[in-house]
Amino acid sequence: MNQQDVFKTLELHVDKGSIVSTSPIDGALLGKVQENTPQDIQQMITKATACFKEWRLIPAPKRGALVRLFGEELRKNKEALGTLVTLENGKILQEGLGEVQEMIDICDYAVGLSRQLYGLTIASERPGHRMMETWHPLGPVGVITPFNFPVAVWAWNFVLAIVCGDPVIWKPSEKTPLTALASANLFERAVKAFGKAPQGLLQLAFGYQEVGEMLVNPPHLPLISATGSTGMGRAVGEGVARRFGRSLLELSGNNGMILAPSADQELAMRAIAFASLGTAGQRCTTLRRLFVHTSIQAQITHRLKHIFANAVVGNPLEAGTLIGPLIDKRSYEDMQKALEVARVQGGVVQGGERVLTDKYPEGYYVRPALVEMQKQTEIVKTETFAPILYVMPYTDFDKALAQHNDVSQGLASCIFTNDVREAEIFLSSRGSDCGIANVNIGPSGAEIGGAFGGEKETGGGRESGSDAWRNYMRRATNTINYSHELPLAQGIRFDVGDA
Ligand code: UN1
Repeated sequence: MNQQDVFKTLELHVDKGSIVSTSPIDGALLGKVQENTPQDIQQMITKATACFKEWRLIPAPKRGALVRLFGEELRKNKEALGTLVTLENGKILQEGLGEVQEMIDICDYAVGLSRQLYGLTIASERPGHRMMETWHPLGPVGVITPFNFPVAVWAWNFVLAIVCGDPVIWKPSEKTPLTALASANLFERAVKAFGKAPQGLLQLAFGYQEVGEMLVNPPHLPLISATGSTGMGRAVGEGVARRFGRSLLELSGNNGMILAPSADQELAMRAIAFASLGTAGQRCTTLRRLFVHTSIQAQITHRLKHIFANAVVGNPLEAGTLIGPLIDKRSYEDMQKALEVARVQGGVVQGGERVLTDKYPEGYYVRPALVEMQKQTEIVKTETFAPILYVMPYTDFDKALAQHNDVSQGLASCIFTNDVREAEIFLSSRGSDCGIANVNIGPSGAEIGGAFGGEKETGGGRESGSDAWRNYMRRATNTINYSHELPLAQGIRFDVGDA
């Protein structure tokens, strides 16, 4: 689908504004959007608050019906939106389409969920009493999303918030405003088809850091969900905690794999390739650290060198390309700096250089870097958002596990082994300390049905499936007395005599 058709299909009219969207493919101007002022944000919060008062009264399964319509719009427009993701973010078309599929999947999930917002019934210690938990809508939610998954991460939050009864103010990355606008247009179509929805279920807040701060500070939104760097998450987390708000943070990852001698090496190779090279190393779940047993180190490194040297780097719209451009020049520079430091710290670097400069002088395409390290130095412990895979040898499984956990991030992890003991230890309480721990499957490409997120500097939040919906609701514990007595808990007697 060509760019003109994409813009037409998604009703994008984007020729005015101070935020400029350019394509990482070739630096071409895609469009402009207007940055929002502080007054705009205040008005958005007021509008969202009014909207919430109505939306929370709509039964959850009806709210789910709106999400079903949104899912239908996404299905109809998968190609257009997926292509726009590729144009604006630079990930290969297969991944752009995959991202829209992830949105569709979470819509399906949320529709089902809208009939399953269950609370517990709890046994009361008092006769003639009943206890239960009720889950209520929480209020307007601020959602801050990164460039690397410009629409899927938002959708995980948005559609759950909508079925839970919460309007959303969305601050997309300033690098990917058009995909946000297009998604909002599709949602608007769903709202029209739905009929009677209050105004303001989704509002877009375009801008930079100050816009994020406006959402974090009072007058407050009860929940801020933020995905991105640890630095950003720290600011959000601290700001929200200061006013006793709730934050849902999904921050950096520095994901590892232990490749054991018994592993199926064919599977492992494919998993390593997808997890380290996919999305040009710009997933929060990208594989960045590989611990390989010394007995297989030579053959594994040999094969990886071949894969890294030959993986097709190029225009992400072209079939056959596996690695598109980095998002921008800064990202390229950060990658070069990291490789420089890695060399100083004893790393042997293959690849990492810029390519295709003649064809795309404004595009930052790189050959992925394979870095052989003797040990896990400081640079290995730092997340660099680029295709760099550090490979380190190990001999002792327990020591490899300790090294694996010896980083400040805790998002995704995996082990490739056919040794059931190693696999179970890796998943056990003394195993991987990450939010995602896998066996014989890479750390990236998680399905929406599971809770997504991680520990330590990854922020502790869980989005997407499982019980992540509870983030978007408030819990009330209810005790109901249907007896003629008023027994007190804990056996307390409190006799005031005849009143
Ligand atoms: C992210 O990079 O922030 O598990 C999200 C994955 C994708 C989501 C990544 N489903 O790689």
